Amino acid sequence: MKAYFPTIDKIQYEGPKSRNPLAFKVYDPAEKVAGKTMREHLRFSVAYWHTMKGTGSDPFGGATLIRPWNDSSDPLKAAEDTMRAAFEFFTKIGVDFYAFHDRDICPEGESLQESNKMLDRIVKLAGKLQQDTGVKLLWNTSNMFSHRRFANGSATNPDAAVFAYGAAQVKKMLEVGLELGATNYVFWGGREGYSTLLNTDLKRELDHLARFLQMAVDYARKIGFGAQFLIEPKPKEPTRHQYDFDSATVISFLKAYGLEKHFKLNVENNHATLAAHSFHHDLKVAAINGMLGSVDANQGDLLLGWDTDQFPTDLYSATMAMLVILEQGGIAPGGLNFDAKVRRESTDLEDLFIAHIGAMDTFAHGLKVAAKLIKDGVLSENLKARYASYDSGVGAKIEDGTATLESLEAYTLKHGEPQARSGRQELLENVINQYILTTK
Ligand code: XLS
Ligand code: NI
Ligand code: NI
Repeated sequence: MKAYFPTIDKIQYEGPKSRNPLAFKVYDPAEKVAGKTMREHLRFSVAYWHTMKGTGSDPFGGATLIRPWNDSSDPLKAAEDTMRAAFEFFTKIGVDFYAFHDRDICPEGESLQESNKMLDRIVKLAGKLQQDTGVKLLWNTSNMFSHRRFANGSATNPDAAVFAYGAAQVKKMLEVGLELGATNYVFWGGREGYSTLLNTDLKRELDHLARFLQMAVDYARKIGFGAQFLIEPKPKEPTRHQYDFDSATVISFLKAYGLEKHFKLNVENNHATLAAHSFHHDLKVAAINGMLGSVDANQGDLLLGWDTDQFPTDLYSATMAMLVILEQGGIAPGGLNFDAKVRRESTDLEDLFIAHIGAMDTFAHGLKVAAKLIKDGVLSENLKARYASYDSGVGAKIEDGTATLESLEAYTLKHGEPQARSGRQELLENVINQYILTTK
């Protein structure tokens, strides 16, 4: 079989002293942290659309990343070559999972029938390669944002015929997910939003979105597809306002329509920051609601106002992410999917490996630091002390519901002005830095 990365062997862990750019410095899949191996904790996944299909194009210029798996004039042959190259990449970088949209793995045909027929052929190959390598599908999803028919969205399109087309695409992808044993299924509302309220019936579009999701739940149940369903929040881009704005918005939407039992969230760092939240915040909001299902691990550029989808290198943010994940008992059946692309200027094939290595090392270190912080109880002890006034006395009465405005007035009249207590933010920030710097 043709090798697409002939000069690169399976990436190995060489430890912190290694100067080899093609080796892990921190991520040692077999190393145990807090009772589980790093591999079990981190569940890394490669995003097919960026890593295999990314061209480096931007609104000002075309492709800069020319890939050897994409050189056939027959689009189906190119799709097969890409799938083979993908599995070579997955096994050499050492991830257990990957994720794709229908239109990443196979081009769209003239009709739905033709598209589905071609898709079947590529899915068959994917299934075989999964079996040969043991790499699994973390999630699949339907691309309902690239084709011109979806210019006004799919589930929230003003035209019912487009709603129907998107529904047909999702039906097919649920079947594909079942066939390939996907552990999750993602809904990212690419163009489910609006540009102007002058032409948008907000209430009707939200009702339609809920109907669409309910139909997907019903069909998955009918065919016996038990994957965890995920919604991926994003506040804007491509639409000016996206309905799945952030974790809090998605959760309240799901609850308003009685869908909360069927969905969890796939939280992406760059989407959180576009919503003017930290990654930490959006993960935490999902987690405290029992709805943190999976993560799109990337990072944005705070100087730029769009989804730059960079590979995560920020140790601080990865540490906070792993803290939330460990505190909720892990991310499975979800994972850490690198929804990230190498820069337009990073034109070597090697850059794909280097980017993933850096990201995997970043999260491996975040995992170690977070595990240590939890073990040492640094943050939890501080939190406990900060809220101790609710453990007994008047605070306990507030929490158990026996306090009233009258009883609290009486308390205040008796005790007078509360004493100031420091939030000790700087102290805690120093402690986090100390842990990040000294964890081995
Ligand atoms: C785009 C999204 C997208 C989803 C999958 O911003 O991150 O890539 O993850 O449709
Ligand atoms: Ni994403
Ligand atoms: Ni994104």
